[in-house]
Amino acid sequence: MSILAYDLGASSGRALLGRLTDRRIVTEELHRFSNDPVSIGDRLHWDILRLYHEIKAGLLKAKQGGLDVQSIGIDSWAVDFGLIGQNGELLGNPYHYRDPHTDGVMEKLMAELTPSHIFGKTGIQFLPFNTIYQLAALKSANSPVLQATDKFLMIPDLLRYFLTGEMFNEFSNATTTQFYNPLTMSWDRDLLAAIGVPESFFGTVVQPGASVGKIRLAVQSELGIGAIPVIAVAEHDTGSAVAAVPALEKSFAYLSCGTWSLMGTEVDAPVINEISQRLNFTNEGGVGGTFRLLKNIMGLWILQETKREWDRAGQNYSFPELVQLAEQAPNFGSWIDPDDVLFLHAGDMTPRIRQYCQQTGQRVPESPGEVVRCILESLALKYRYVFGMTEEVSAQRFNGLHMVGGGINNELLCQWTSNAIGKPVWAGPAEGSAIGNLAVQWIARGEFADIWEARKVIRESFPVKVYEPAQRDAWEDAYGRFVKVTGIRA
Ligand code: ADP
Ligand code: LRH
Repeated sequence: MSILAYDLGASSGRALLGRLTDRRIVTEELHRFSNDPVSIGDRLHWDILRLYHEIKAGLLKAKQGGLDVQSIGIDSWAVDFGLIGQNGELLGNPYHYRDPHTDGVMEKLMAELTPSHIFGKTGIQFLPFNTIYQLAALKSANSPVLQATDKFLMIPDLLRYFLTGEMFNEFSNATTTQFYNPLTMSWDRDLLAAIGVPESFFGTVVQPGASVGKIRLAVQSELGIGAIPVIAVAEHDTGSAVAAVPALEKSFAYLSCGTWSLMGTEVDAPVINEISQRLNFTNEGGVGGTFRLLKNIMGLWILQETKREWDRAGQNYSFPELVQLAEQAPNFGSWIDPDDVLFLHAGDMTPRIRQYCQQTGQRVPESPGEVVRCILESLALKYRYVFGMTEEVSAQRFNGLHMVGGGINNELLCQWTSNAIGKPVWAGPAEGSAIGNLAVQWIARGEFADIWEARKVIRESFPVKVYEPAQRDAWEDAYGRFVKVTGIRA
């Protein structure tokens, strides 16, 4: 008996088939596809219909392979959404969170409402692309799409709606909007009123593990498949990734490493206080009443963008080739603060890295190897910084760091992370989000009692690679200089 997890990351999507055999998880990648945003004029959109097409392609492959799929779940990146009209149709193409239409909106709303008011009601970190600022931007632009809107669905809600014909808002993703209140466990009326968006757009919020319909008739006959049940998982990919962290101890630090780097710890209730606000940590809803107390770090996005630039120039380096070039380049030449807003939007990444290094009086990285080395060392050093913050905000000490996500295929980054934090890194599984997605389906199906049983089985089913810290003096010295050149410590 198989179940199917769709995990859509900002750079690629995959359908992972899962089976439980003798209390071991066996997975098979049924389908993988790139996720290519489309720019039209000044706007940047997700290619939502292509993503839906790929979801159907995965179902077709399962059918062609004679697989009896018992249930499916979908998770994706957070904050983005589609708007549905009175006739039940999608209005327009969802915006990409990196679209610049939100520039300046967060600052304006923070000034109007005060940061403590917004943070006190949501516990969500201030990121310029949070859903609240996207909706506020549409509102102030008098968006005709917003005027015609009847319902709001986040990306996995929307894809699920296409498949089942039923509309639900899933909890883990809802919390990332920055207008869901985790204390009252409801959409926050005051924040919605402040941006002038009606409460009626927002529907029932379902918890990870809820049954949310079946493949609808039209899709059944189009693909020649049955009425497969659909389960709401932790539909925020980071929620699924953290669900799959193979930790045996109650309190652990993790880094979900993909397009974004999400570092933090799991807590039983939102931590909304002066420290979490000052450090700009977030409290995203998770599985079984948990919350992710974490911080976003810009992550491998910066490397993806430089790669895209070199691909366009016909250089076509693979990720392993880029890592190799970085390894051969001189160490500790120059660093960036990956979270500088300069690196948020798409395009011109190499010139922006060089500009940053020049403006901070550092050596300007020239070759691809030097540029990649600069990015990866800067990430490892920023991880060290946020690791310390995670300890501070949670008032705990961690004896190592769990890493999950595609970024763990970059062994150099894992080793440098361990060197930078001075603690072991436990890397695995790479397909954390998809495996967490499967795990929640199995919990819903009664195969696992809870997330802890799931984590134990994940631990026994997938290898974890251990990286021990090395070259400690050199990395400690580098960290001191990194903090100075980037000016990150206020
Ligand atoms: P997302 O789901 O956020 O789109 P993934 O978790 O799939 O991202 O991680 C993708 C990233 O992992 C790539 O941007 C790349 O930096 C890194 N990566 C994947 N495979 C490799 C590899 N073989 N060597 C080095 N890095 C890799
Ligand atoms: C990672 C992620 C992250 C969000 C960002 C928009 O894929 O979901 O947790 O902050 O995308």
